Amino acid sequence: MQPWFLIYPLAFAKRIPVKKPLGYRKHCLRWPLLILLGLFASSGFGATPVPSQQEPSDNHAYILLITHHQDQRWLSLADIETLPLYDVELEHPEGLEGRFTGVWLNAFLEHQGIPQDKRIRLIAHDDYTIFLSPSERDQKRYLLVTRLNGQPLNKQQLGPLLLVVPADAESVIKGTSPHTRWIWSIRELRYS
Ligand SMILES: Nc1nc2c(c(=O)[nH]1)N[C@H]1C(S)=C(S)[C@@H](COP(=O)(O)O)O[C@H]1N2
Ligand SMILES: [Mo]
Repeated sequence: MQPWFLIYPLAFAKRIPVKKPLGYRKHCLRWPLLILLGLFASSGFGATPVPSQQEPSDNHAYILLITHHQDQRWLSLADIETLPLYDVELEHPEGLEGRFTGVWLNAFLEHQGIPQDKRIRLIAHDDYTIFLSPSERDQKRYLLVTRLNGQPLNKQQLGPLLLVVPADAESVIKGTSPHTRWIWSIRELRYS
């Protein structure tokens, strides 16, 4: 078989007239389109969260400490899930895979009365910590994950809370995006 489907787009790009047998005309148009479509579909636009149909949690056990100078308060899963929940299918670099559910970090901060111009700090149960500046939170949408496949997460499953960037999910798995901000086992949020 002659590779007309490769020659045609190249020739087209270089404006070279191609003399093609009549029977190839259809293939010449169809194959480049199919190839482009395949590339487009697999090229990694990341995962896009959609509004969740799940019922918010009624678990009032405290899981997250919010610290602002001397003020401290605790939040439960139920407190966090009062915000609109979003679902997204993704593969986490630590090995978890499935439907992650959570709330948008910026919506959460706003709901907690944390000014959007504050840098925040998150601290994990293993003491790993990250800072997130307002501009970082503008550049990428961070999802504060509360569940995997409908179930709350324990510490062994990177819970009770973890941060993901759905738009980066595919490139993180490919190894082309950093995921230092994908903090898991979050226990505390601080701001000053
Ligand atoms: N709680 C917690 N989250 C964390 C980390 C960690 O050690 N603890 N490591 C971070 C870093 S530096 C990266 S690159 C990714 C993956 O960590 P790993 O390379 O140790 O698997 O998770 C991030 N989130
Ligand atoms: Mo890392």
